[in-house]
Amino acid sequence: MCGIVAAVAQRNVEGILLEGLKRLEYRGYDSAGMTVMHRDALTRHRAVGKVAALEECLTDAPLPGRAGIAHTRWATHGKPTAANAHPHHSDDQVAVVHNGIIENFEGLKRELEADGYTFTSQTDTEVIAHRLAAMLAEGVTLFEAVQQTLGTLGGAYALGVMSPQEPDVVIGARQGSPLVVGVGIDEAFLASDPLALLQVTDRFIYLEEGDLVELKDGGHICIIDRQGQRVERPVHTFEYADGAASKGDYRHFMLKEIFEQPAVIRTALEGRLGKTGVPAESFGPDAPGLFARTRQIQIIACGTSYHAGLVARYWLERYAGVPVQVEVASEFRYRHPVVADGTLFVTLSQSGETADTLAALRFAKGLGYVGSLAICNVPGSSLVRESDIALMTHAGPEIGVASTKAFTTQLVALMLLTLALGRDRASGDEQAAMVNALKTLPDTCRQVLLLDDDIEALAQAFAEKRHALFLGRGAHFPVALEGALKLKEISYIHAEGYPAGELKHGPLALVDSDMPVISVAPNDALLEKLKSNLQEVRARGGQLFVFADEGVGIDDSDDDVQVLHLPGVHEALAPLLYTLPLQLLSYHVAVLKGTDVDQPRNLAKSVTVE
Ligand code: HGA
Repeated sequence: MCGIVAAVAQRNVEGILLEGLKRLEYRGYDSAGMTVMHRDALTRHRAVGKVAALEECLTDAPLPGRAGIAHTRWATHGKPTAANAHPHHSDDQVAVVHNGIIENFEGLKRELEADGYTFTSQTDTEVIAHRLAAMLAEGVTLFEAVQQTLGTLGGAYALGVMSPQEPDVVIGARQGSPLVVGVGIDEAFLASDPLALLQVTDRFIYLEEGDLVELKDGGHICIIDRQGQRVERPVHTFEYADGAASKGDYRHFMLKEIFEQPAVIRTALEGRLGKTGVPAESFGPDAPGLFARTRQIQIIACGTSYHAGLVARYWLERYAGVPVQVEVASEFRYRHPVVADGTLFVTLSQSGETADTLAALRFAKGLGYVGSLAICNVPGSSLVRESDIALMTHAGPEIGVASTKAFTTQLVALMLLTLALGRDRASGDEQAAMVNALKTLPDTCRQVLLLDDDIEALAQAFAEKRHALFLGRGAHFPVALEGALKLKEISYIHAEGYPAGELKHGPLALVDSDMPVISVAPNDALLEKLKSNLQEVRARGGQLFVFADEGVGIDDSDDDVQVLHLPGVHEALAPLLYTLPLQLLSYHVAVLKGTDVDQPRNLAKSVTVE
């Protein structure tokens, strides 16, 4: 994902910008660039590859100056080349760095070309530079030029803008991609992530959607909201204790990572949602061509990632009309698969180094797949490097061995894939409803996490149990599988996940008062079927624990049923939401049993052996 750093300071900003880019390296990128104002002129370097390549250019030819913007790019429009790297300039009058996608760039580009502007890159971003130059030529201020240009842009962006017409000014804007202002002493900074600026300040203003900010010499900061009103936003001091490598106030990394999910889901969505759908370019510049050739999908993964793949099969077939097969990597790699024409090979792995998944990708290379997509949490990992295209899940470091936030962000990535592939197939209204539901998903997740105390109380009933059964139907069958896996992994209770309709074909024989049965019951088309299955459990004296939508009406008047209600959510996103209480349940049961929650016996975080 791209990164932005910008500064207006009392000193040379070159080193500040370079250090900021280095601090953003963990996000993954393919090129980097920097523009600094020197003697009222824009001076620029851009380089493909690591920030070290840009640093070499700066060593050869420094860019001194007191105002500048810099960028690490993860290409969406146009290959990773020096010409496509940011900042983009227009006639040395404007410099722009941009995170996100301008959905209507093609129309804007045609208009600008007709007006005589020459494009030197294949990016969507360059239209912004030329639009701004056109506005400035009409005599408006840089701030007004940005304000008016934003009105013409569709899509998602975080921007940093400079012009020699106002050499001590940097303008920032955010809509759908994150941007923070770093507050210094008589200095001001911008970045897509506060981590990029911790070497110069620990005080930040988190810009809100639609905000526009002007940074001026002397540390002057002026913010205008989406209504055009001047606003004061609070200044927050960065909490170092929140760092990824520390547990903060949490007892275990796993609990911290469960509670991080609203935030990381938001990050996973940033800059990738259009107004009414997901542009294929969110998956990189080669994705539109590859997706156009995709007729079916083979998903390969292990463990928790495999369960994410199983959920995605329901989504991709229902909402994108694409046939999907899902298989564990260790089986696939020793089969003799017959590959249908136009099959996209999709791998899922938190670390990107999972040996079985990597071997499956290498094995698949000679089998005639149309291409490969990796969905992964670690940029630069082997899986990412060896796949044709990749999408980062942006979950941040996951320390707990039992995966939580890596799973839910994989689901977000798979929902983005569903929407990107379904763009021409699903109805516009359906896509728009799902995009809106994704936007509010972090808040809905936060509400579910408020059930923590209730779930902790529920966990008491499991501490002495040796077995448990998890039931779900439809896309919630894999959620049940994942719930069972989590309980096994960290509490060592034997647990099985089953499609609820299969109960009567065997596992019902196990049900008695000693076998807790956990079920997820969202309000969907299979609810009545599920309720009948739950009656079968009650009739055999089983103890039921149901996580249910508020409106489903499961009778919990008897002692043999306990129901916890979850808020309503778009049916498609329910698997994501219903995963959270199952994670919390496993966590609290493990704590009661006194197991090593973060490093359960016999397991490792990144499984780099076969
Ligand atoms: N669309 C721009 C920026 C890409 C981006 O934000 N990636 O995370 C480009 O392709 O340069």
